[in-house]
Amino acid sequence: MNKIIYILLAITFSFTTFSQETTGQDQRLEWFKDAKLGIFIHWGIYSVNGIDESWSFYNNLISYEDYMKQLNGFTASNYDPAFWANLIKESGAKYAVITTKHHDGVALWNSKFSDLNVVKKTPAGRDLIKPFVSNLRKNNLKVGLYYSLLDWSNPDYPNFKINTKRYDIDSDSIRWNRFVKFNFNQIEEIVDNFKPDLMWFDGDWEQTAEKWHAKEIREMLLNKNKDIIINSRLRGYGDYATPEQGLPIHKPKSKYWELCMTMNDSWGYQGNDKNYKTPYQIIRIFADVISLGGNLLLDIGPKQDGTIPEEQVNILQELGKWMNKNKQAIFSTKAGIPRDYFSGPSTLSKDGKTLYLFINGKPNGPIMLKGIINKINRIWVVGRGTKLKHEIKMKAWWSKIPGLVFIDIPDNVLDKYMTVIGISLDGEIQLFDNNKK
Ligand code: H79
Repeated sequence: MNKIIYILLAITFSFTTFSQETTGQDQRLEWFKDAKLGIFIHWGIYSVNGIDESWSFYNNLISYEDYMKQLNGFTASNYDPAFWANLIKESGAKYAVITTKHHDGVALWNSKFSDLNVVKKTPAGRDLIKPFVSNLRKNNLKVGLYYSLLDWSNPDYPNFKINTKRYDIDSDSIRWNRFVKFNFNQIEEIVDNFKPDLMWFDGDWEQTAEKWHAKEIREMLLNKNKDIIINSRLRGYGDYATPEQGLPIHKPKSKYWELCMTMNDSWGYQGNDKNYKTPYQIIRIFADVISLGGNLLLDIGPKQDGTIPEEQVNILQELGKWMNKNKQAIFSTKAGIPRDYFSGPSTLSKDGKTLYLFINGKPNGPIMLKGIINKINRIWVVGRGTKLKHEIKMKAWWSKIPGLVFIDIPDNVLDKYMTVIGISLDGEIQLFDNNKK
């Protein structure tokens, strides 16, 4: 019997994953699923003027020549990768993703394949990726590298600015293939140099999977590292979905996903953009993300000299204190229960026997939970240990509908941001459905 199940599983597996993989997708993505929070870093010459990364010249907000003059102002003079990695650790994140090259084509490492890099073309004059990667490793953080497939600076890349094309791929396949080769070379170069745990591609929308040779890129990456994780932006050849700047309303269909989000309205450093989300708002969004089974990739944009703006440092530190207090309800949990049962975010321990509720603001009375078939063993405030009382109401002895659970949360246990409570059940959670016979 076991053998048959095994064979069936193996057959299903071979259809849903890529044949060259030696490690299954679930296994490869295990750390990612448990990580919950990652920090995204957009660092590049756009931080000199404080303008849109790459898009500012693409959209003609600045000429290409003036955009590239920022090379002369990019110093990295106060770059402290140990501080960066420690701050990321302190935030509670388990991984970081840094821009090795954005759409403007400026590499942050010493590329053999293009002189358009910070080592050769800016006062920074050194590889900025390697020291960051080694400090992440020291802190036991996973390493993610952002790489833009498209490169608006490369003379062999067909697109330059909006409505400005260099050439048509189909009319000059030799030129396009030169670019494809270049892309493979740079991707291989960063994978060999920095051995990332995760590759975060961007810009895939400009060409098809065939044109990018997306399948071959995936194969090359997995051949080099059988455990590597790849984001979705490889024209369908990635592992997980990447909604950008939009909090999903319903639980996404994709089993693995990560919301990438800015703290203000900019990916890179823009000193005039003071529209920061508050720590409360970020925590509130984060609770929704993990409640729906995803990760949050929260972005910071360092200045040209490598300092991280104080608003961003503050958010990471506040987040970190809250994450540390509530870690039990966050890490190694899975998506929570539908909003029909509790009108707020929730998570479940992996065994489904503990339910964590994330309380929105200051309740004006006991909170209500419904449709839980299980018996409740105990309820407590996460990160504090205080036991809480509950009452069961509306439980008719002749009805199968579970009673309503009212939980009183006294003011003195409330968190500055979101209070989390743990509910230990008598077994794996069972939800009642009045529409099911
Ligand atoms: O690096 C950050 C952004 O610069 C980059 N991704 C994050 C992480 C990014 N910005 N925008 N996008 C990715 C998506 C772009 C979508 C659009 Fe379009 C490009 C909208 C209009 C032009 C593609 C082409 C979608 C519609 C038309």
